[in-house]
Parts: sequence; C-alpha cells; structure tokens
Amino acid sequence: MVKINEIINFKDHPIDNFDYINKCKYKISHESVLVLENFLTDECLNELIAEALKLQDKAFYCSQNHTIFLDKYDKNIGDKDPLNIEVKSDKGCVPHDYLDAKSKLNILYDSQIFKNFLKEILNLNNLFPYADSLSSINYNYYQNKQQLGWHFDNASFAITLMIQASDTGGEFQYVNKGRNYNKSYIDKNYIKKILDNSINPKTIKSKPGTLILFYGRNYLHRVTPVTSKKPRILVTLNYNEEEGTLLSENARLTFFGRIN
Ligand SMILES: O=C(O)CCC(=O)C(=O)O
Ligand SMILES: [Fe+2]
Repeated sequence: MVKINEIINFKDHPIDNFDYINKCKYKISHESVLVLENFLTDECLNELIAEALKLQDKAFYCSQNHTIFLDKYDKNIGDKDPLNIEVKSDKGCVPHDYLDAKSKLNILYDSQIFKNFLKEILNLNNLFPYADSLSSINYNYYQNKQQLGWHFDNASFAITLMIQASDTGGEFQYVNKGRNYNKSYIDKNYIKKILDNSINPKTIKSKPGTLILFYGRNYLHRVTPVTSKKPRILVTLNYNEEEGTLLSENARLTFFGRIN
C-alpha cells in the first residue's frame, strides 16, 4: 500500500505538526492565499505528470463567456453593470471517473492526514467528496491561448495542485478585496477597475508540485492566457462541507460535456 509520505514531501511540509499548521493558518488569514511549493515528493510529481499526459486526450474543452459570478450575460441589465460584464474562459477538463482508483491523487484526496490539515487551516468541520462521479478531482488543461476569465467560485475555498507550468502566460492572478460573501458585500467600483485593468492584481507563478489554497468565493481570480505550446496542467481537489453534494447538471455539462 502507498504511504502518504510517498506522496507529500513531509520534510518541507509536516502537515500533521502543530507548529507547521499554525504557521499555515497565519499565512492564509494574513495573505488570503497559502502557497506551498514542493508539496509533492519528486516521485509522486513525476507519476502525476505522466498520468496527466496520458489522460490529456480524454479532456473535454469548453469555451464560454460568463460574468464574474459564472452566470450568463443578462441583456436586461446591460454592460454598464460590472457584475454583468462578460469574460471568456476556455480550458479542458478530465473528470474524476477517468482516474485510476490507485492514482496518487485519489490517495491524497482521501487521506485523513491531508483532510485534517485542510480542516484546521480553513476552519471547517467536515470535508466530503462530491456525490457525483465526475467532480471531486479534475485535471485541467490550458492549451496555447486558453485562459480562465475573472470570476468568483461558487465554492467557498479552492485547492489546486500545479502539475505542469506553461513556458509563458498561464499565470494565476487574484485580488483579495471586493467581496464578502457572508456579509453580502460587493464593491462594484473595485471590480470594474479590475475588469478595466486599472488595478494591478497579485500574480502567482507556480512551479510544478505547488499546492495553493485560497478563498475563491471572496477573491476575484483568473488565469491569464497561455502563450506557449506547452500546456498548463493543474489539478483541482474539490471538497464540500455537506455530505451528498452534487455539482449541478448544468455545470457538469459545461465542464465535462456529460452528466455521468
Ligand atoms: O487554474 C487555476 O489556477 C485556478 C482554477 C480556478 O480558479 C477554478 O477552477 O475555478
Ligand atoms: Fe476559480
């Protein structure tokens, strides 16, 4: 059986250590994101790169325009309202059911040590997989010219694992102001400035093996267009606080091209 220390680089990231957990908690609460470089062992990263390349031709590519809330443009509102401005997203996605049961991603995703770490850092009571067979773990492929437009996630937090960086472009950008979901607060002027490119967002250029945690429902974020032949490949590890959650059929059709 594969042990979790064959997957996670415990030397740099002792995720079951009290002091390390507190350091991570401090970071995410002060900087809004937590970036853990070299999170995976070299052996695991190499295996995941091979798996990602093997599954690449199974990716479903979607191209869509959407608002920052991932909604459709509402012609009754018009484009003066920043919440109704359209941006473009196109990327490929491999759903969970294409992964081998023995994939190290499944072992990491189900690992109690890893889930306890996430619960501590993100102050969550529970973490459950999606109840559908597609949405829990996804490989995402951003080919040349592909991007993810500015958006807020529907889920409160996001966990990503970089597998392969593009040579150029494909940068993760975010701002940590503009919305407080729990307080129903949204700053339209600030959002307009982001969409106009008149505010410089923060940029993270992550290397393969980097784990990123961020509050995607409160912080507007995007991935800039890839400008190299080499695609950007990234895994999203998607959990829910409630047991039995399904990704909506509409979202499954959009991102995976099928419902089950
Ligand atoms: O690809 C990334 O780095 C971010 C992905 C993301 O924001 C999303 O899937 O909602
Ligand atoms: Fe997102």
